[in-house]
Amino acid sequence: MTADAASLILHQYERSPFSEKVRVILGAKGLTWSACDQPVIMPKPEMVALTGGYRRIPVLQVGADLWFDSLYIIEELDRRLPQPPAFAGSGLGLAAAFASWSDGELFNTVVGLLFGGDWTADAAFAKDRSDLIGAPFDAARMAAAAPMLTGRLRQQLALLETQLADGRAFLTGAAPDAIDAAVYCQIAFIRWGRGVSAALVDEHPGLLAWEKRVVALGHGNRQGDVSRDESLAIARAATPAPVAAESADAAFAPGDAVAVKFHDANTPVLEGTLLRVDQRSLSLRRQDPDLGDIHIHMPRTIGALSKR
Ligand SMILES: N[C@@H](CCC(=O)N[C@@H](CS)C(=O)NCC(=O)O)C(=O)O
Repeated sequence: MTADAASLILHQYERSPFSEKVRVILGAKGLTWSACDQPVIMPKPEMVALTGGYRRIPVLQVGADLWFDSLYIIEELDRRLPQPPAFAGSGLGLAAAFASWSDGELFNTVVGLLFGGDWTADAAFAKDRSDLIGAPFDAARMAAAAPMLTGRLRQQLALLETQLADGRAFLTGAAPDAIDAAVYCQIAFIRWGRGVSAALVDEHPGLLAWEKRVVALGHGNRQGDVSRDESLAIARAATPAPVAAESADAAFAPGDAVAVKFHDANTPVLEGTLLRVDQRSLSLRRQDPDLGDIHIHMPRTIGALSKR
């Protein structure tokens, strides 16, 4: 089967922890999808042509609709295929709040340990990430912090081991949850390293058994990959799905000309027409001279929304 306007296309790369988070839920739900592989560093000409500038991975595409941010992509997958649920154990609110631990505290520890010596990264990668975060991505500083980060990772892994100590299969109970995907993808990230940090994971028998259960969920039914040009052609040919106008934020109304300033140092401001907004998320229409109308759906945590 080749991908069409109805296909789930995940813009990703293999060794991307946040893509792995989504791939785990594609597996838990047994969904059919295609990957569109993107470069790990800039330039990403097709990706920014599609998104209007946003360059982080993963992005979900269905025709001329895009979803940004791994957890928000999982929310969309859950709307499309509610069974088995992705949030039965955690709940949407708790899962979103938990992201600042898994995607923040835990991720930052893992990044420090990996790029401080447990991974191979070149100067171009360090420059790309420095430009993205607007601060030096400093491998030497991370290496110097390794003893502190090792202690921190042990403490974080011990929390997970404690959570699993009553024999539950997954972190929130008997069934896999978005929270398992959020934690597992950081463990996968550790495993892609040279093995120093992975040895710390191996100290935890409960976590190891849980890791095997998450791996067994697989990645769903991954079809042939979509090329970057094909992904643009699919967006160009498609019409975005209609969005019911809604505002649950007194500061904004559907139809407003808006801008989103992402929390990245070198990502251009995204401009569009607001379709809907609430405190969790927003949808906007981007009018692109080449691709036509694109609807972009994102959580509000991704950047600052303002009127133009
Ligand atoms: N909050 C975002 C974070 C995504 C993120 O930072 N992804 C990494 C890759 S795992 C990334 O995009 N790095 C820069 C790049 O690949 O250009 C999410 O959950 O999707």
